[in-house]
Amino acid sequence: MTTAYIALGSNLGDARGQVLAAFDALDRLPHTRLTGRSPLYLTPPWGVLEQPSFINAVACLDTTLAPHALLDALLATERAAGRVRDGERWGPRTLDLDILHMDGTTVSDERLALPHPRIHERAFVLLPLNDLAPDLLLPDQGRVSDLLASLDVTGLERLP
Ligand code: A4P
Ligand code: MG
Repeated sequence: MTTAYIALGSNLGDARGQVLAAFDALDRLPHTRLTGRSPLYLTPPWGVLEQPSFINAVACLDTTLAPHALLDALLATERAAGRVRDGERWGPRTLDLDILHMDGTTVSDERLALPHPRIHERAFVLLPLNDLAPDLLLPDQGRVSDLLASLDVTGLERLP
C-alpha cells in the first residue's frame, strides 16, 4: 500500500462541482481508497494568465496501483469529466489530475515525473497540500511547509 497525493484543478464549466465529483471518482478507482481531501481554493491562473480562475484542491490516496497504472486511471477520469486536450499547455480544462508524489517513489520517463517537478513554484498546489501534509518531504524540492513559506499566496482564497 502506497500513499499518493493528487492535485485537482478545474477552470471550465462548474469547476467546484467537477472538483468535488473528482474526489468521489478517486475514491472509486480500483485498488484505491480516498483517505484525505483538502479544502477547495479559488486561485488566479498561473502560466497562461488569460483564462478563468481555477478551483484547486489536493487528495490523499492509499493505493496498490503502480505509478503508471495510477496515471492511466487519472487520465481516464479526466476524459470521463469531459476533458479535451487541444494541445495548449497550461490552458483551461474541465479537470486536471496530477500525481504530486507517491511515498518512496521517484520516476522520470516520457510519461511520468515523480515527484511532480513543479510543486515548489506553485502556491495553488502547496496551499492545499500543506493542509494535508505539511511535514511531507519531497525529494529534491524540500518540506511542504517550507516550500509554501517561500511563496506569495496573495490572491488565493480558501473556500468555506
Ligand atoms: N505527466 C508527467 N508527470 C505527471 C504527473 N506527475 N502527474 C504527463 C500527471 N501527469 C504527468 O498532462 C500532460 C502529460 O503530463 C500527461 O499526459 C502525463 O503523461 P497535462 O495535464 O495535459 O499537462 P499540461 O497541463 O499541458 O502541462 P502541465 O505542466 O502538467 O500543466 P499543469 O501542471 O497541468 O498546469 N493555474 C492555477 N491557478 N491552477 C491550476 O490548476 N493548472 C495549470 C495547468 C496552469 N495554471 C493553473 C493550473
Ligand atoms: Mg495534468
